[in-house]
Amino acid sequence: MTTPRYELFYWPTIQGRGEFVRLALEDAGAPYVDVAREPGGMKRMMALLKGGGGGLAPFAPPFLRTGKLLVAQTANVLAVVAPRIGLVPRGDAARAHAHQIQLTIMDLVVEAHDSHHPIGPQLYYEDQKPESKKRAAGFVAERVPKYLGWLERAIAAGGGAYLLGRRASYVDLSAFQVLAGLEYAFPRGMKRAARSIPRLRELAARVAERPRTAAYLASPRRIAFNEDGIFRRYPELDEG
Ligand SMILES: N[C@@H](CCC(=O)N[C@@H](CS)C(=O)NCC(=O)O)C(=O)O
Repeated sequence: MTTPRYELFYWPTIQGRGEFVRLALEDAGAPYVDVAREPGGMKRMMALLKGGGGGLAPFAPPFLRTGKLLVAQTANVLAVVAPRIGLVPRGDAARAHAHQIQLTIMDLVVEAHDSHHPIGPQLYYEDQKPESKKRAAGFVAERVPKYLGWLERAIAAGGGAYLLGRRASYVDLSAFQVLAGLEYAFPRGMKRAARSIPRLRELAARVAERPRTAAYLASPRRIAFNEDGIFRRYPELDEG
């Protein structure tokens, strides 16, 4: 058996941050294995987290192994892998801007998570409901429009249909994912936000139609959004 070129390590039952990497690998048609979803894979993932790979251990999933390189932090994984799979233009400026956009999306992801875990990840949602309500209200009313408005302006500034201009790149896949997640978690809030992000919505629709991405989204490999992930549908947090 030949070794797969990319091994993705992520929790097997949620989209989570791993989904940003999955989407890139799937869209590029890259040969990869979603290790923790394979028999014995969780054990391998936990061993690497404990330092069993030698060298620098990842702090948390997602992480990726390719050849001798073991690399973690979602935005960093994507910055490393995207040039290899043809999902980012050449050139320092384009790559720095792609990374800048991805880091900003990951900031938004942290805030989306904190809308249901404002006190901390060590407690259950049920143990921080009043605080979540307060946090989610501000998130939906102010932070989501600020982040999505920035993405909307970034598309306009690039002069094309995508975040970096005329050609799609990995950050467009991540923008699609974050929009899908927010629409799942906050259908009412996102209905209100929709009018001010026409370019972003069009971009997301275009991404969803890319043949390999469309095939992936329709496949059992795409885990459904659920209330263990980052984007959770708690109707009481979407009342605004
Ligand atoms: N900044 C990191 C965050 C990684 C992270 O928080 N991973 C979560 C799952 S999405 C995890 O398993 N965290 C375990 C922990 O923080 O102890 C990234 O973007 O990859």
